[in-house]
Amino acid sequence: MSRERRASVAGGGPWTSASGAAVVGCCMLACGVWWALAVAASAQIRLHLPERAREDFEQGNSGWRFTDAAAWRLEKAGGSTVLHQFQRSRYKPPHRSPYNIALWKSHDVTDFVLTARVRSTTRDYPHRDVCLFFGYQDPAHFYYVHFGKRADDHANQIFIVNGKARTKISEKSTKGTPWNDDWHTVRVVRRVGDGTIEVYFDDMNHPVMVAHDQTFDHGLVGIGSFDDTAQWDDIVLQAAGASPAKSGRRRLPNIVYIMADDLGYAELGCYGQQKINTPNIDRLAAQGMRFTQHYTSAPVCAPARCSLMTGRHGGHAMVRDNFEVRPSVFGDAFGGQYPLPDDAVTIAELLKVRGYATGAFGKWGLGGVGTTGDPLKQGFDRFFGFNCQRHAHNLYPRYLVDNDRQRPLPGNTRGITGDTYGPQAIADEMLKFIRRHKDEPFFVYYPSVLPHLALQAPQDEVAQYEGQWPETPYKGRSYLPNPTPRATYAAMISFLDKQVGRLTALLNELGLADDTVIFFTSDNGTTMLKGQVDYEFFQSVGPLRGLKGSVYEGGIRIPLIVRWPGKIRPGSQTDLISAHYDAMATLCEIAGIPVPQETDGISYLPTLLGQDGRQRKHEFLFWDFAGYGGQLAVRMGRWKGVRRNLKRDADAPLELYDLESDISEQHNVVDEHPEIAEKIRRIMVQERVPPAEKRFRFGEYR
Ligand SMILES: [Ca+2]
Ligand SMILES: [Ca+2]
Repeated sequence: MSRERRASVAGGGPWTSASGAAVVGCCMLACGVWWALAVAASAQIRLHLPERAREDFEQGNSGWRFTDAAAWRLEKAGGSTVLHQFQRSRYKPPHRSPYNIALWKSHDVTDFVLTARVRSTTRDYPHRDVCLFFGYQDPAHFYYVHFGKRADDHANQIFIVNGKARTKISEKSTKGTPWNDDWHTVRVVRRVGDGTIEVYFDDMNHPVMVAHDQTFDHGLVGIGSFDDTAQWDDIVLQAAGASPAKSGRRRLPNIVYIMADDLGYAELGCYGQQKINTPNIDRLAAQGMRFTQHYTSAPVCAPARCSLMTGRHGGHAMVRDNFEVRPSVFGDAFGGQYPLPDDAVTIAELLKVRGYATGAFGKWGLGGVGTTGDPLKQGFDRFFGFNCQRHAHNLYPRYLVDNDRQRPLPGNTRGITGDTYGPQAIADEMLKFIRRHKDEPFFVYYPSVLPHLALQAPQDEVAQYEGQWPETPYKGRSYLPNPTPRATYAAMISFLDKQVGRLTALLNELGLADDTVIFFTSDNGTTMLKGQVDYEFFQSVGPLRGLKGSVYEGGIRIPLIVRWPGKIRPGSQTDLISAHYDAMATLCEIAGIPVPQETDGISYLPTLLGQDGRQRKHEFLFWDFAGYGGQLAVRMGRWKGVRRNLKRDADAPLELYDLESDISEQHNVVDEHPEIAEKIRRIMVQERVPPAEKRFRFGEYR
């Protein structure tokens, strides 16, 4: 049975309106009429069961760390809470001791009352105090209220700090009020209407402190401390969501990001494919927008996935080539790939913080089970599929990874055929996840393993193509032998297309089609193994030069289709020059999340919405790929610069192509445009930061 790491407790537990009202009824005096409103609205709020993961938190220049002890304490206190995952700072924590923090994640919390009994058992302020947190992950809208003993005059100090400026916006000393070692009840009341933040202490019925900020209108609340000498208990959150009537805000759109594996630019009907049937994907394009100049960030699986998930181009990426690790925690050879480090900030983490249920289904490739790169540690509530890319080289595997466990597939022997087609099981789980989370915003990342080799497809899928074309059986062992490579390859793409059809049918059935943005793309161009995939026969990359593994257009230019009914004009098309590493900025903008500064991407949401005048454009796109000899590329307007074989020759020459007149990159015009060439050469150094992993290094860095 699958383990859902995150379970809604709406309608039960101490956090829902009925019991919550009883526990914090004491604040009615202070809160008056508003409180009644909050109770009425609070049923909208969903809170979540604890996650046991050790999580980190970043805010501005601080680094704050969860500890398991803190998690346990909250859990034991009866709290239905999620240990909230924020970005961990790249900076060193300013405090020697860890900072225990837990945040509730709820959807668009606006007005709230947070009460807790707290105490600090040390007198060593400022590093020993209790904080209540509230705000949003945007540092400008994040506050914490400190309660602590001041070392100089032993006054109890309370202050509200603006997280970004790290300045106190309100401060109060409460001399004479006992603090240390004693339990105190603290209550923070937040009203969006007049921008008020009030802090109450013990049973005072007037606030000890009031601050104002009208710009903070929704987000998260939580509690924490600088170290584990602070304790808390009886934590109750009573919160109001942003009601449509009040704010005009509607449900956050669901996001489904589908990524094929090794699907070339011209292997879909809507991108000119003549032989392979892809009616469902073509329909997405007819109902949405088709990009003609969209690029992956790298021409093979792992680095493409890394840049997609973290919003950075190859020159800033943590993963710059495939890099296998073995063994796995299960004792076999499928240990996954070079793991994303803990402090990588992923799209999933950002969306999760925003309140999305997050699931990944398919090929992960960014770190084995239990490593820092495990999808469950990188923002996903749920994972099902092939964690390890090598494991995905057979589509009838003995097992698939179900969160952090093996799910056996009886009847499969990792042979040429078997009882359960892996991609079928993966699609089934993906659809189940959507059904299960239909009432909350969800982010589904569906990096399908199709049509990556080996050539394997269910027989009834192959049947539609059998006999249509002359075949040369593939008898080699590079992957698996196959008697009808052309029919099987076409069947694999059509099988993926069918899953897209099942997905759109389910969204229709659930009434979610209009609330869901669907992306469809590929991770890199068609494979170069011609005996298995006849890319010439299928014209897999059209007129483009190069295939998988190459930074020529055929390796990196890939389809992108986006459908969002009512928002994106049906049948539209754009030639916006854009890349996978723009996905983070785009998804953040769709979800109303501030775009992280670290990203190299630009949101293409304006283009999707037909607001071309608002669309910011890249001065250039950049590729830094350590595989296949070491390659660099720049796309700058009409120009494309390429350097290859840099591992062998650090001075490998720059090639320059004019894609407007030479889309097939046949005529090197580097000598005719020395100033363009020079600019591209400079970009190829400026944009490169040395990677932590030595095996990803080649050529010259900034
Ligand atoms: Ca791939
Ligand atoms: Ca992370």
